[in-house]
Amino acid sequence: MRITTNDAVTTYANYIDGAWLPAAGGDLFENRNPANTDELIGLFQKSTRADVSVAVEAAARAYEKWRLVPAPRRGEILFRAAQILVERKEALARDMTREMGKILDETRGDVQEAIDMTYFIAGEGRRLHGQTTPSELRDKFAMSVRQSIGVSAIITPWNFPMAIPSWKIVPALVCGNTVVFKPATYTPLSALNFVKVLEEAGVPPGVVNFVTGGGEEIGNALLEHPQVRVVSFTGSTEVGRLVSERGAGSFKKVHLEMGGKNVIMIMDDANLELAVEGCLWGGFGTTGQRCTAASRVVVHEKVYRRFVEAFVSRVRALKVGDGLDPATQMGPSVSQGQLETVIRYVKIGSDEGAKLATGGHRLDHGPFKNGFFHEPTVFVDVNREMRIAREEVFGPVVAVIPCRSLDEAVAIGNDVIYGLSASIYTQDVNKAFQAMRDMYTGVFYVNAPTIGAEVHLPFGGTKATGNGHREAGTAALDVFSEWKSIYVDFSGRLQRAQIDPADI
Ligand code: UN1
Repeated sequence: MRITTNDAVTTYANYIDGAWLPAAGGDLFENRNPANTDELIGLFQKSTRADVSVAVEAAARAYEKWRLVPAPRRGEILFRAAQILVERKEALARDMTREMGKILDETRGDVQEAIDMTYFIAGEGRRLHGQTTPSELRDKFAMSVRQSIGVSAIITPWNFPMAIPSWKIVPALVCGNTVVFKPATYTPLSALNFVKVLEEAGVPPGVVNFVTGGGEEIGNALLEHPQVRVVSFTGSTEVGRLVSERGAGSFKKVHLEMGGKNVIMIMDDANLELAVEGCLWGGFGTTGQRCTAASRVVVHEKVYRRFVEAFVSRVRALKVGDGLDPATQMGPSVSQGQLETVIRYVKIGSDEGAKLATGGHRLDHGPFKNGFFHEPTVFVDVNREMRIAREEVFGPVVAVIPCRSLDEAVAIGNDVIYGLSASIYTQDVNKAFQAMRDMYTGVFYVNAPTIGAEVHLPFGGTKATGNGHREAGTAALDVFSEWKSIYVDFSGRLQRAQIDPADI
């Protein structure tokens, strides 16, 4: 795992064909703590196309054997991986907070999500259900089975550094595929920690390969490689479009999970205290850096002022700081670039005429001086045309929009290019069901914020959020397997479907 360790810095390796190796070109990149950039967490391999080729070839070779390992046995290895994750949870969470910034409670949750997913999908090793059906002909048996596909390229973001890799890698493996995993450059340590667990659990050499480095170079190499048959990507809509286009040339199966502009709708009969709690967690959890973040809150005019007052005073009291400090409620943005995006959108919101109710500034003094910290920020009296009401910020910025009715809330809610998650706060079951039906999103909550998906239900979104696939739940198996329909004729004669008369 480590190539060299000295007092100053550790250098981490790629993992290819069961060996921890440096990248061929010899270049490295730094992984720094976003709460304190003086802290260098480690150096990671800046891989190139040559490394990708070696990894894909190793995965292609390993596939021929792995696909024939009985799925329950594949599942057993994954159960062991889940067990190791349980044992290491605290250390893994601390590494994650250091490299990514979100608070310990949340990084523990991230590791827990990987544990949940690994246990859940490992069990699929004994199911992987297909269908058996009657045949329209006598003495003929009909069924469908899931078949593995081949080498799967897994490209993951930094906001859920272990959970999202687990959502992809574990189903890929249980279905019998092999993997080349390229994690986000901001969170390679959590990714490596996950790969290490898989190695220790007994995943054979070549079945999971790990290549760190720049998205463009490695991503393109994976997308252009003929032996890569599946690509599962989570990231921005902009990059997702490129992944889709580049994968289309060789007809790869491409699963995309992209942006969101998720809405919490608060009706005039809502439990306002509960709604305020939900908006705090949905808006500022993970410093707003979730695809599912509640970056819009649409509030009925009858309770608008009361809500805004209560919400803003709670946001003001949020404690920002280093995620390793148990008192901290919100950590930094992950990077300088992400922080600049937040600053840019605060300016856009102000220029558009939205009212800045709290926040709006970078924090760069005292304990914040070496980190990418920003005040939790709320714009009120936002209208649906404004860019802060339409574009994904991926930071601690919430836009509050007034509305006059449920119908209007739903219309505003749906009026964005994305369709990941939405929620309603109401005590009225009729309103809850209407919103549940009419919001065109992949995930919906009643009396809960837009975040908090569990691993055993499908996860993904509509419109520019996704391309029709879902991960998590058994839906994940659909990304990493293909159907084969099988007909077994045991009549001993030619029977012609659609043509021969029924033998009644
Ligand atoms: C993401 O934001 O990319 O529902 C994933 C949630 C988490 C997963 C979020 N369980 O917010």
